[in-house]
Amino acid sequence: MDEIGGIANALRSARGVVVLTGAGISAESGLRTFRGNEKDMGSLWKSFDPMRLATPEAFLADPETVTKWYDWRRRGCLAAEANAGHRALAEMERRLTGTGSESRPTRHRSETGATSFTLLTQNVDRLHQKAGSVNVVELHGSIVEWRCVRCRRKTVPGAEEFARVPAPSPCCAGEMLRPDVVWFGEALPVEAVEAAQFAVAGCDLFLSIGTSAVAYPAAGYVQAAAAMGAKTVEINAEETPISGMVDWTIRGKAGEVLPRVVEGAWGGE
Ligand code: BV8
Repeated sequence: MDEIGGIANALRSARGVVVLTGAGISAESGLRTFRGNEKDMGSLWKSFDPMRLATPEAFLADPETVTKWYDWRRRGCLAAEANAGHRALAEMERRLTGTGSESRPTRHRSETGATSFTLLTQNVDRLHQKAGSVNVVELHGSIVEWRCVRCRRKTVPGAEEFARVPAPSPCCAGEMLRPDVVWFGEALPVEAVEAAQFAVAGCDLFLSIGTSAVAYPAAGYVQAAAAMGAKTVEINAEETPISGMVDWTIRGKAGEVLPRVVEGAWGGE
């Protein structure tokens, strides 16, 4: 049986599924990855290294540049459409758990009860939610929401807030807004880490999709799942540090491979 068939079979018999996604699943929506070398989407990115800009030090040193970069990315994310890879994961969740309006739980599931499904994403673009995914854990926050540097109150800014950069805080005079994302060197949200650890501890199938598997603690979840005896899958355009340890690894585009996996698992139903 080929990899797709093996993964499809594992999905149908899984009791707890965890999916981890990275920037690669949004590449087919036109959003730039962190380390890839796709053609540039816009001049601002070309001259900056995201690994250097996505830090609190960069924001403190040059809040105007970091604000411009994040507002540019924010507008790109808001304009982007979910792609076939995002939609396939939303369908996978519906098939496994019976959630969502067009849920068509398989006969198999209705007899044995729903399977748990958790989508852990490193992405801040909210495209999984646009595609209809329900149980999404944003490990690195969201670029759509910004917060006051001083009191951390969140807001969803529009273009008018960025008429001045850095954007002034609407609640604390003299303070700035910053994107509500997790920068390098910052702790992930406690509730996200707890949700991720709970999901990984209870899963028997873990899929890593569109991630270079180098940003921690997210990159460590696949090892934790394997240590619990879960089957592990990687779907990625390039080889990564986890390619040699997973049960199945597929080189390919998430937007092409994931629909084939969902078709293989539930196509006839
Ligand atoms: C923390 C939000 C501690 C902002 C991001 C061990 C344990 C803990 C920490 C560390 C550790 N080792 C090192 C660290 C420190 C650091 C880290 O991981 N450094 C690494 C990179 C060396 N981690 C941290 O700093 C974390 N914080 O540990 O805090 C702490 C504790 C208590 C108190 C204080 C502090 C915070 C990490 C989060 C950083 N924020 N993003 C923003 O978005 O601007 S991470 C950033 O990288 C993005 O979220 C991105 O998603 C993430 C990972 O990258 P990928 O998603 O994998 O994207 P990438 O471009 O790398 O890869 C894309 C892949 O897709 C490629 O392989 C490509 O081939 C593939 N692809 C492309 N197209 C497609 C495709 N695949 C399929 N289909 C396609 N079409």
